[in-house]
Parts: sequence; structure tokens; C-alpha cells
Amino acid sequence: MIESLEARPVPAPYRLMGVLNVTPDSFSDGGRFLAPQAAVAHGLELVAQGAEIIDVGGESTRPGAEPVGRSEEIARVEPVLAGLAAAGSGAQLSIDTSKVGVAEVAIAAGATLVNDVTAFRAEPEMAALVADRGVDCCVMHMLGEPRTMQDDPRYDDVVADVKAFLEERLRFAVSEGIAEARIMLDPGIGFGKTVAHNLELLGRLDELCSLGRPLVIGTSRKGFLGRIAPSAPGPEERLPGTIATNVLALERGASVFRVHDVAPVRDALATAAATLHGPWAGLSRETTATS
Ligand code: HH2
Repeated sequence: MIESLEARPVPAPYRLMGVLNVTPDSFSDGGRFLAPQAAVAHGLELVAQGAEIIDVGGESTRPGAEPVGRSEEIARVEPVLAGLAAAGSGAQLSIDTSKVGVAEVAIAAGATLVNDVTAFRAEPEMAALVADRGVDCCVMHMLGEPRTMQDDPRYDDVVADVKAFLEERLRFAVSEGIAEARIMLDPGIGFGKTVAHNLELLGRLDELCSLGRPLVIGTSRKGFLGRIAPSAPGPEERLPGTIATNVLALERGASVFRVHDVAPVRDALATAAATLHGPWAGLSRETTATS
């Protein structure tokens, strides 16, 4: 007999994090939103599609990407964050940076989440800034650094290694004064990982739930999806793989989904959550429906 949908536990509401890269060289949307007005308009469009977080980045982290100087990164992200804040969209603004100087300006412009793909290793003072300003943060796993991270990455057990890393970084963040309730963890799909590593992490994502913090997952349009699906050579052809992996991640306990294509992923997650947990699971914006 099929168990009643209502009887199943409802997970914490999930949130979509829309990607807004203000860079010339990001792997899938580089150069498209360099003009601040275009970037703000796209950010608002992502909010209209259901993003509750907008993650603004001014430096690409794709394999082989060249580093960007602090003032250039600030010049890219500050007007966009200020524009989104002024528009009052209601979405949380996130700054995707590893530089304290950039995060400081971004927070002043309206960001309340620091997404540091180096997990406070590039500039450890970042943790003190996050603690001092009382903002949220996302701490991500990466093996090596973007320029070289895809050069033969190796692990004993990728899930156990990533879990140990995140546990240590969580302890560090708390020791620096960040409230545990403000910390999210991310296994860093594609950051120093082979296709097999990414799939192992996705398949065993539930093993990271015991860390006790919300899990962020970022598979959107990433290269490993193109390696698996023969008809998805380019980033913009990887929506089916993006949806499949985000649905699997939801089922295995992720609660924040970092994506470029907000509307279709949102529909897929709403359907998956309704199937797993009942019709209204995860709906944090709408509260009613008629049929
Ligand atoms: N992936 C990218 C950048 N930032 N942050 C988190 N927390 N998790 C991720 O998986 C993640 C991230 C890479 O994607 P994208 O921003 O689209 O590309 P680029 O780094 O080339 O700008």
C-alpha cells in the first residue's frame, strides 16, 4: 500500500539561488551581464522566476580562470548589488568572492550572504568579517585552486574527505565567532573533482546531512554533465542534467540549489518535493493553490 503523502516528514523549505555572474569569462554566462543595468535586470528576472537568493560573482572560478584584482572585482559587483538592493526585490543578496575587501564593499551595498568557494582559506580574515557583520555564509569544498584544480584530483574516499574538510571548516568558522545557524555547507561539485567524484558526491550526498547544516548544491550547467550526456556539449544544453542532479540532490537532503535556469529547476524541484513530501513541501512563496 502507498504511504500517505501527508504522513511523510516535510523538509525545511528549500531555496533557489540564482547565479548572476558579472564577468567576461564565466564558463556559461560570461560577458552577458557585464553592464550593471543588464545584470540588475537579469537578477530581477531570476527573482521573478522564483530565486530567493541572488549570488553575484565578479571573478570566474572555472578551471584555468585568471585571477581578478580586488578593485576590478569591486567595480563589477558593487553597482549590481546596489541596484538589486535599491530595487527591493525581497531576495537575499549573496556575494560570491574569496576576498575580504570585496565582501566588505558588497555587504555595505546590501549583501547578507558571503559565498566563499575557498571556505575562508584564501583570506582567513573573511570569517571575522562575516562574524562581525552578522551575515550568513556558504563554506565550500575545493581541492587546490581554480587554475589547477582539475589536474588529476585524487581522494581516498571523496565523500569522507569532503565531509572531514567541511567539518573542520565549520569548526573554524564557529571559532571565529560566526553563529552556527548562519553557516551553510557545499561539497563543491566540479571543484577539483573528476566526473566519478562528482557522481559519488551526488549519490552519497545524504552522508553530509549529519554535519547538521543546510547543504548547498551547485551542478548547474557544469562540464561533467556534458561528459555524461552526449547531446549536451555546451553549457546551455545541460539543463536536463542540471534538473536531474538537482532533483537527486533534493531527495538526498540538499536545501539550497545554485542554478542559472531558475524557472525550470524550480518546477522540477516543486514536483519532486511534492512527490516525496506532500503537495506543499518546499513552497515558501505561494501558500495556496486551487487544484
Ligand atoms: N560554482 C561556481 C561558482 N560558485 N559557489 C558555490 N557555493 N557552489 C558552487 O557549486 C559554485 C559556486 C561555478 O559556476 P559559475 O558561477 O556559473 O561559473 P564561473 O565560476 O565560471 O563564474
